[in-house]
Amino acid sequence: MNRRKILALFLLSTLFIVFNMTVIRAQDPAPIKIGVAVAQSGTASAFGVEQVIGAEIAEAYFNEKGGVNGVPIELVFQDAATDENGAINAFNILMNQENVVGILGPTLSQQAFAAVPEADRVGVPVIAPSNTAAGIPQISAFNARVSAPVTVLAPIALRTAVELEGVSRAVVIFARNDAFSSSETVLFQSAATEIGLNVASVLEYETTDTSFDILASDALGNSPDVIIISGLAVDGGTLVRTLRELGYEGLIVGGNGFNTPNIFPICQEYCDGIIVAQAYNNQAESEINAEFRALYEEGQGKLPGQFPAQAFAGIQVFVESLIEIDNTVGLDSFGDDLTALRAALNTTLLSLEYDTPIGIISFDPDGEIIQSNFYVAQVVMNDDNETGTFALLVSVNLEPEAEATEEPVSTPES
Ligand code: 1QQ
Repeated sequence: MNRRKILALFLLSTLFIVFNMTVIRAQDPAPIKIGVAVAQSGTASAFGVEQVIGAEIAEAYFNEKGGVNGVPIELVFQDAATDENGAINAFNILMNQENVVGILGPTLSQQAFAAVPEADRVGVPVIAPSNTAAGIPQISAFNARVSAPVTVLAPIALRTAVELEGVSRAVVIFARNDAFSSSETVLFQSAATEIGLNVASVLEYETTDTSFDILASDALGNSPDVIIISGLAVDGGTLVRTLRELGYEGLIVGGNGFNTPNIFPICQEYCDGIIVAQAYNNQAESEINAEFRALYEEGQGKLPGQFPAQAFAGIQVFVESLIEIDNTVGLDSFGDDLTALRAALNTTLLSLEYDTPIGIISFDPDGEIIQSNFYVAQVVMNDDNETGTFALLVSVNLEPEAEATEEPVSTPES
């Protein structure tokens, strides 16, 4: 063969390869984009980094199972930071530039009250992975949550404290600049009165506070034997630390802000003994929880807590709803009409039931989660003072006719 023939053959075969690749690529369906707008920076990243992990596990898990009838999902992450503007910006980028079908986020209720109305205007379904304040599902017809409020659990957590230590005199503390904390404290205060605790004082602070000496001595001046705190992880953990450093030896009951193992390095040995109500238990027996737990443990070298489990469940809700739409009317039938697809996704997700790591869940017409399994746990710190476990004290099944059962089982978190 002369050089010209070789060159021609080479060119021909290159053209053939390029042609084939193009054909293959044209047959490859474009992934379905789902937005994730959680706190990857600022103090709420104590929750947000765990949510990213849970969402990423869900993305890999459901794509491995074939995505949405053969079409993969692709998560698009946008840092919602820790304030309202961060969440609004993240939502806008995901909705208007990334053209996602729906959004998982934001991390804080305080952010949801500002950012969800933006999604409502555009008509984008939002699933709250961790917003537990009263009124969250009602912000918008496009907002649902997989994060149960602790409405029913506050009395159970406090009753557990009374049974454990016979406490009677309470001080309640909450972060007044945070929507979740000021909502949760109302539940704790009425539960405290309901079970006969004497609430000696209700004290306030702000999540941006960094010194808690005055607040802690005010609290201790009331001689409480139980202190009930509604705050976020960094401020709440620092407050616990200060209370113990000033000599407080009584019980501490924390709300949802205490539900992450990321609080352990903050209050360290002083985290030991905190009682907290939880919407997830990593030992819960179900096939999907066992798979989720194994994947999390494989990647993180520890067992999952509530925040990654709820984030996984949120992505699962989107994926299974998209599959349902494809099976019924067909995703193709929407063509380029993203607005119609988003509306169909919202209606569909409210109508289904899901078998998730946090149990079998569904939604009421407002988008409020219907969930039946809850837990009360107590922190047990390890000797390194950086890691610990949420040891299960009480397991609650709220299904009709089911009774609360006491199951002392240990659930290591890290
Ligand atoms: C809320 C909360 C926080 C503790 C979530 C991280 O429950 O803001 O609603």
